[in-house]
Amino acid sequence: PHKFWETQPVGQFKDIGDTSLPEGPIEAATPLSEVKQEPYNLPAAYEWTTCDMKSDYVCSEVYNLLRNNYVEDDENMFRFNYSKEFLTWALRPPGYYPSWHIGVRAKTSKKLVAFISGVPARIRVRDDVVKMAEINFLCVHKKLRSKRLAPVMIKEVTRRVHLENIWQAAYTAGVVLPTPVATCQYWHRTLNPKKLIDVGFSRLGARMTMSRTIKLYKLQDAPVTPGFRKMEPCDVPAVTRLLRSYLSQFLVATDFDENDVEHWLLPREDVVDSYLVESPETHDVTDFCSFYTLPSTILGNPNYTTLKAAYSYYNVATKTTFLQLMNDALIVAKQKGFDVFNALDVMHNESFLKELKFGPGDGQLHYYLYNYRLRSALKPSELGLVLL
Ligand code: MYA
Ligand code: JJ1
Repeated sequence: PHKFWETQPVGQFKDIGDTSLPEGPIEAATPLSEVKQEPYNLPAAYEWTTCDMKSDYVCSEVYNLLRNNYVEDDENMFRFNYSKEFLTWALRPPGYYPSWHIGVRAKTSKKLVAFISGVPARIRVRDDVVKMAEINFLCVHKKLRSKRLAPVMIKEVTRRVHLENIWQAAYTAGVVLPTPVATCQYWHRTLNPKKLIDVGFSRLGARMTMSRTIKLYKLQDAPVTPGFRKMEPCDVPAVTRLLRSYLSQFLVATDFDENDVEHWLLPREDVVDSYLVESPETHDVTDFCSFYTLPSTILGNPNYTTLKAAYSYYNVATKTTFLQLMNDALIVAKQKGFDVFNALDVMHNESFLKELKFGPGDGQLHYYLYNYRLRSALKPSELGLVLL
């Protein structure tokens, strides 16, 4: 039983299949004067802190909390290691609210022991564009687990989102909660087979030798599509048009404007990479691909400390085939030294995963909406949304 989630305005397991329930907000917005003005109570030894992500010191505290305590795979072999530059990018998009970067400190030592964050986003659900908070980086220090701190943190971020007159949220998790909008599969494309096998990320296939495996995953040395190049600031209007038109077909998708594209998709070293195809004849931008950099710490391996992973972000193919476009993305990722290229089966990703030698991982990612009901769950291919 979900003692906390049963009290929240989210789709409940008992309502699955009940087609009489309407789509849309579960609870109506209330006047701002009715939003609780004081923070929720924490256990007496802890206090709230708003984490100033402009401060290099505070950013390092959040970085270190996550580096040591954030998400691991089911066998505790790898732990996400978001870089400081990545956290700055993820947490300070256009129009962000500093008050949504919420920490918990031990009162006596002032040590940061927990964190949760939100950033504003416009998300389209069918024909409605809804202002939402994207909630991410919920983390409680390993020594403070199972003390019901997470529900208090979720209630506190909800309160602070409400104070900005925003009443919906989107989030993803590796665990099943009431109730997923979609359940997506992680896929992995090996770039550095020897290292992936050495660290236990993958295994040598049946009847495979190391040299056959290395040959299987070989890629060309440079992208093959004529006009394939890195995205530049002058491309923002064209990329925005291309992306908006592509995302319009999905039932739930981000609603990107030029400011969002400038922030989320202009290349930032070791954070996000974006490439496009500029037609050599017309100079139109016809295709686009992007990935973000999220290394994982390799736990307890004597030879390696870090797994360098690229994660597929937003991709659009109109002239080039998806296959050739994403093959070029794999080539540049390999050139940049990534060990593996990861992707979810969202949007049209199914069209290239198997042919480009991605294999299914042991992890799933569940997508959720807060205070917004859908009549039924979506297929991954109906989702046009990637959270970090
Ligand atoms: S997903 C990434 C989450 N982080 C990690 O997995 C890192 C490693 N794990 C931890 O740090 C802790 O285990 C966490 C839980 C902090 C996850 N999302 O305090 P507890 C429920 C939502 O005793 P702990 C991400 O960042 C659980 O079902 N709820 O547990 C998106 C139970 O409730 P119930 C979760 O293990 C986050 C309760 O918490 C999650 O010490 C989106 C137990 O609390 C989870 N990932 O701490 C948050 N895991 O009894 C929701 C457990 O009912 C945002 N629980 O089953 C909602 C929208 C808010 C804004 C709304 C605005 C309008
Ligand atoms: O990375 C993941 N799994 C890997 C490693 C598994 C190690 C043992 N548990 C995996 N490797 C197989 C690769 C193989 C390559 C050749 C082809 C066949 C496949 O499967 C998984 C995803 O699959 N990652 C995780 O489990 C990390 C957590 C995922 C949930 C994330 C929650 C995010 C929170 C968002 O806010």
